[in-house]
Amino acid sequence: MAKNAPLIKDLFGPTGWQLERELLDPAAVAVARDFLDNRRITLQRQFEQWLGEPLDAQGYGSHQGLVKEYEARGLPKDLRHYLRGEFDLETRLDKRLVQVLSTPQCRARLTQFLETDKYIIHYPPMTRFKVADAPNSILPPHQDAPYNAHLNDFLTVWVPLVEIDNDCGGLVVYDGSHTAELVDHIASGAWEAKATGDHSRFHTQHVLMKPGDILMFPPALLHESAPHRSERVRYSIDFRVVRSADDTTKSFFDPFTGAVTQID
Ligand SMILES: O=C(O)CCC(=O)C(=O)O
Repeated sequence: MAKNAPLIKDLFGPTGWQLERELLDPAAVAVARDFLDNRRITLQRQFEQWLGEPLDAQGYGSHQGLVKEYEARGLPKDLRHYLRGEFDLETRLDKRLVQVLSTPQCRARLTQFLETDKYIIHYPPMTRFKVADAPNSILPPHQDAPYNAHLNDFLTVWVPLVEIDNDCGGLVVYDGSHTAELVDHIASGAWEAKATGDHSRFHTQHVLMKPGDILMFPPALLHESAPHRSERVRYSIDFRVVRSADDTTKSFFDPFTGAVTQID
């Protein structure tokens, strides 16, 4: 970690999360969204081919419940990800995604916020889509620290590529949970990490956002996916940002040089 740098959780106010409005370049956001839209349609076609029937016959969500059966029939890994609303590795590696967090305006704001000269981005970032009536795409309450053990102290920057409203679900945050202890996580349904314990003491809220906005929070903040009821597809990217290469043991993207450092 950079010398004398404050802990990232200490950069936040009492709620433990911060919304930055209109930070991102609208053109970069639109490029990423259109790319993901095309990739989702391609993955849908690949899934239909594997299944041997069109998806419309049952709808995406109903196939989520059949994953175990499909796995036993040899469902490829990429399509396993597709069935829980995650993009495949090839898609995630596309530089158009990390470009979203690399514009001069974004670099200036994130370095200022992190009280640092530079930052790097875990590469590739996690990239998701959500459609209505697909319960297995909804992540349960969790903290990001337990499944990012390769990162020292990090900032999650959650970026929706479409408008998030009451129907098009974004993230629900647990106000003030960022200073609480890290809790044990257990597998839950389609997901490996659900926070254990009673968190009802925290006030929760669904953060409404527009494309171009970012939501920042530290590793212990409890959050979950909001329900998604919209006919619009939700696309989003989960970025994990650290101050320097000393803060990670895995591959990263440098938004200042455009270089990827590959670490096996
Ligand atoms: O996009 C979502 O619904 C969940 C994202 C998330 O939990 C994260 O970025 O840690």
